[in-house]
Amino acid sequence: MRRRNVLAGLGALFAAGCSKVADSRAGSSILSAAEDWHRKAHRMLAGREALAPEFERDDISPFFRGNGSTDPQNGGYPQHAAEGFANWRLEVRGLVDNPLILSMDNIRRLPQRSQITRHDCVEGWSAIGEWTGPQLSLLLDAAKVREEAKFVVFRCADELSGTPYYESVDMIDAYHPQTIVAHLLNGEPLPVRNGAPLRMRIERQLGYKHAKYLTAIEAVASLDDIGGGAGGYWEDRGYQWYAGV
Ligand SMILES: Nc1nc2c(c(=O)[nH]1)N[C@H]1C(S)=C(S)[C@@H](COP(=O)(O)O)O[C@H]1N2
Ligand SMILES: [Mo]
Repeated sequence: MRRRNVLAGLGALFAAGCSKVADSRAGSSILSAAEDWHRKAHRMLAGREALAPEFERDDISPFFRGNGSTDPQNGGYPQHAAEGFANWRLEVRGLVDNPLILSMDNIRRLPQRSQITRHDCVEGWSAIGEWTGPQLSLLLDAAKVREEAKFVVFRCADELSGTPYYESVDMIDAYHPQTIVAHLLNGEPLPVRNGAPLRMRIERQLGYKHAKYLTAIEAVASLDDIGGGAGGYWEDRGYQWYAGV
């Protein structure tokens, strides 16, 4: 089942003409690389593979509030918003053998996961919403993440006080089944407030890990040289890097 999903997803990526791995030999090595990752990840897991609770449609909050950046004004963001994000691109890069550049259409054509989860912000509020998008594992497999990659960094379009927002997770959270690149909230394209057109959902972690306005996903060996070196915008200001809930 998983194998078929991955192939369907790769088909969409090849159709976009943005991957150099369209021949079947490379395709099958992607699949075995993916299996190795999952096997290794599995050995390391000691409870962190557990799923975050999922809820029913009736539990969905009538309004999912926004926090932090809710209307980015920097870079090209306002222009992208005016175009309905038709020209938004998501890069998958860093320690990968097959860097990808994906359009919103590429993202929408991949196999999707929907999950109704509770978002917990350290500032003391929670909201329940249904998020939909491809699993991050699918994109990492398609990009052929290298052995030496230990973390995945999320780059964002917005800045807070002139500093770009970013976040990072280890490979356990990166390959967690509920870690998705969401483009829908409650069945609709993400509102700007909640990270349009793409945001991470990392359901075992607190709100600040869920990077909004996602522009790139970067596989790295170390977080030392990124931002302030602590692994995220808020981590650079003293928050915990591992924000498990
Ligand atoms: N790019 C970006 N991502 C971000 C933030 C931000 O300011 N910029 N704020 C974080 C915080 S603290 C929280 S609680 C959630 C808020 O998500 P929401 O706006 O959809 O409620 O996004 C997180 N991701
Ligand atoms: Mo937050």
